[in-house]
Amino acid sequence: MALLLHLNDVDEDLWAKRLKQKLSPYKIYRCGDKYNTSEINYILVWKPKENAFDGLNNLKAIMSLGAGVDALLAHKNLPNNVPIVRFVDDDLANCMSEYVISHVLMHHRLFSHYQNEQRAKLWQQYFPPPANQRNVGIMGLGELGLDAIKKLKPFNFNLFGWARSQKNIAGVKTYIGADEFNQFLSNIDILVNLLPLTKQTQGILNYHNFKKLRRVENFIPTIINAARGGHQNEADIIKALKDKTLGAASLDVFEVEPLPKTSRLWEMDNCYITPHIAAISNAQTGVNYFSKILIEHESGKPLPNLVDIKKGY
Ligand code: NDP
Ligand code: OXD
Repeated sequence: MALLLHLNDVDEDLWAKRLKQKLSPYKIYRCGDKYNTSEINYILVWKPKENAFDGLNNLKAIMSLGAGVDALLAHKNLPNNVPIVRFVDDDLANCMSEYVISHVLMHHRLFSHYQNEQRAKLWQQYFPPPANQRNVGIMGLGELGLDAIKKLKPFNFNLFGWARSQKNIAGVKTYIGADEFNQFLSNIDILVNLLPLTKQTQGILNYHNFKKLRRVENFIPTIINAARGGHQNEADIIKALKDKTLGAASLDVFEVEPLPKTSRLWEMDNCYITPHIAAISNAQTGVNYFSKILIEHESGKPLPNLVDIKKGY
């Protein structure tokens, strides 16, 4: 059995070292190494280059270092009929929930408003309503969305969720599919995006949809996007922040990454930018995860966390 690593924009050295320790005597190659393409049975990828899969005719699985597989599924030379395992990990979910909770609390407690007051040296007290009057909506009730919901619950927010298939989550009002999307949005003060990027979800964070969010006294609807830049229309976000359709936006992902220096988002007062760091795949838990899958699959067990290529996630 041989595993090929094709990891870009992450510390491939570290992953290679740890995978070698964990998977010995299996062979681990990096793409710069000399190997025979026919001996490669597994490939672990992140941002694979165009030639990543060239000559790999004996693949049993493709493993995605990321939870999101939109770019991988769009790869021009992705082999057909090879199962794709994506990253599902408690540490990843914890990191994402930390990001989501910190931004939800920041917006709920009006920090964006107070930051502007501070700049103007103003001492004026506004009190947010109790959390049980603040409506938080999570788009995407998968691994990350469900963890965020679990961890938001103790704060007592009014929680809403949106997914494709029916859910039954205690204490959360859920809406399903395109038919119930507008109804979902009409409840929401703080909208959190944790959807995968697919044809159906592309551009979902747009002006038209921002207009559908709930309007209450003393709070302007706010968005938090920690999923993919392809979900958001950045010109619409700028317009909405300017005309107060949106009160604030927390963005971890962008249409083009790194976010170009020319983007007007950098200068928006109420826009909170982070460089795609909401949840990073952890080399320690990641190596444990992929090694276990590989060893178990070699011993005849089925692959877990498979991507449904038709659905696109
Ligand atoms: P999952 O596949 O576990 O969950 C996806 C959820 O989205 C499911 O609940 C699914 O519904 C729902 N969904 C998909 N399509 C639609 C649709 N058309 N309408 C309504 N709901 C839909 O994904 P994860 O939770 O693991 O990850 C979510 C995304 O987070 C990733 O795809 C990735 O892009 C992003 N991410 C970003 C990171 C960062 O650092 N910024 C780090 C890690 C991930 P159903 O349950 O019915 O199938
Ligand atoms: C992921 C990511 O999809 O880091 O895991 O964006």
